[in-house]
Amino acid sequence: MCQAIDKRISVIKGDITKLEVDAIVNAANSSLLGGGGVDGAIHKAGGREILEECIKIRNKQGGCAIGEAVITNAGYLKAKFVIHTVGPVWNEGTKGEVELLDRCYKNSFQLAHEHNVKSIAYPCISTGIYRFPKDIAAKVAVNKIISLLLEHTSIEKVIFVCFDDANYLEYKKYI
Ligand code: AR6
Repeated sequence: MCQAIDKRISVIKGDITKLEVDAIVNAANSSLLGGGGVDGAIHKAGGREILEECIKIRNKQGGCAIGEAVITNAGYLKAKFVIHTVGPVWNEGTKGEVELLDRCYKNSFQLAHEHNVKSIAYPCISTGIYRFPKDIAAKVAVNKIISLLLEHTSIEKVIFVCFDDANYLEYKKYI
């Protein structure tokens, strides 16, 4: 990795709801109404205000498609925004999952850029309940974020937040 990018990308092990960054990304589902995993943790810690904005978006556009992203307030969280994206369910790689996961990173980043976000934290989208292989997912995430950081210099910092050792070790191969 070149030195300029090196300083703008990092990986930590921890709970994304605790981070003090401009935006955190949520691995949501198409309903935008919450669920388990990181989605459940974000809604629980962030409170009702996030869900209320998700409901408004849902009423307006009928949820969020796989690979797309929407942005809301961050309720009680320290972040300013939550960017909700919907990862693909792993289906042995037969349903364009890699391309869809790539789009999650891209569309979340794009929304962050449009909202003048300087720092953004991503969870390991799709690698929990949606069963995406962690090695492939880490490679997709890191490659995409490096190319987006090169393209958009306004976003200063991207943090990958891993909740488990297996994901953390995958990211450490690259960062
Ligand atoms: N901070 C950071 N990462 C976390 C946290 C946390 N607090 N909690 C879990 N993770 P998952 P998916 C990690 O299952 O696979 C929900 O029900 C977790 O270890 O949250 O995209 C949604 O509503 C894993 O590495 O999301 C959808 O229905 C990663 O976050 C569905 O799950 C993603 O795991 C989405 O499944």
